[in-house]
Amino acid sequence: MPRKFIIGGNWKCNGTNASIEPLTKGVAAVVDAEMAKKVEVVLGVPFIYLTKVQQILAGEANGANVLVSAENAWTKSGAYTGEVHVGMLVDCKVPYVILGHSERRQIFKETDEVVAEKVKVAIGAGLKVIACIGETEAERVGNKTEEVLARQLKAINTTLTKEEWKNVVLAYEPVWAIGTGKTATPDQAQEAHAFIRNWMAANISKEVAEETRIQYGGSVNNANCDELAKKVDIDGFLVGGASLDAGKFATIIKSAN
Ligand code: G2H
Repeated sequence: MPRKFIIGGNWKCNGTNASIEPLTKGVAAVVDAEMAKKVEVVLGVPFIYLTKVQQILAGEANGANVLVSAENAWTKSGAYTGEVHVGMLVDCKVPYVILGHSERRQIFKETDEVVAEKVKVAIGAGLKVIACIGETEAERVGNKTEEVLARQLKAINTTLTKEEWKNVVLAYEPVWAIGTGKTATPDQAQEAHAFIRNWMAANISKEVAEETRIQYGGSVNNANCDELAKKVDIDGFLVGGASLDAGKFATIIKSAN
């Protein structure tokens, strides 16, 4: 079965009550029934606005064609002040969660093992996961890209069954391309995506490798999306900055093939 394109907006820690309304409506307007056959659209929204975005979508004609995602989650309920656990997301009918974003790994010191545990528990709770992996600039310059990707993939795979991989979308996000305006060239991105898919075929199964969607993320915008989208192993995008602009994000959604 062909892999359906999946485009995620990652709003990160941005937005206000005033700004998210036209943004959400603008995105919904683009994802009509025809578009929804080609592409799954998921909005990564700060926790506090998830319910509001769901309510806005519920009032839009195409609202059912746009899904929401949390941008992080914790694994347990209880005495964890300030955290939101996976069961709360399920309770609030949030279908997706982004885990292991490099900002979580770097700023909040989430290790490969922490990310892997979160992925496992989130899937166990009934969520779909966008799991982010990617190398830093120093690792790329030091020819460590494949080693880092393999290490991050191995950590996630250690916790998952083949069946559970059906609920994972991988996002390859080279850290040096995030929010920097530097994008991996289509060939650089394709090379990394092919490595990831080959690693999965060799270490999980050919079926999982063929079926798992791999998004590219890192300064994707309305000007570079078409060329990236043509690459055979790029199955969608995770978009930060450009997802905060409904017009730019609409152009990116339309690059789905
Ligand atoms: C990478 C990406 C979204 P941006 O973090 O996940 O952000 O498109 O701003 O580089």
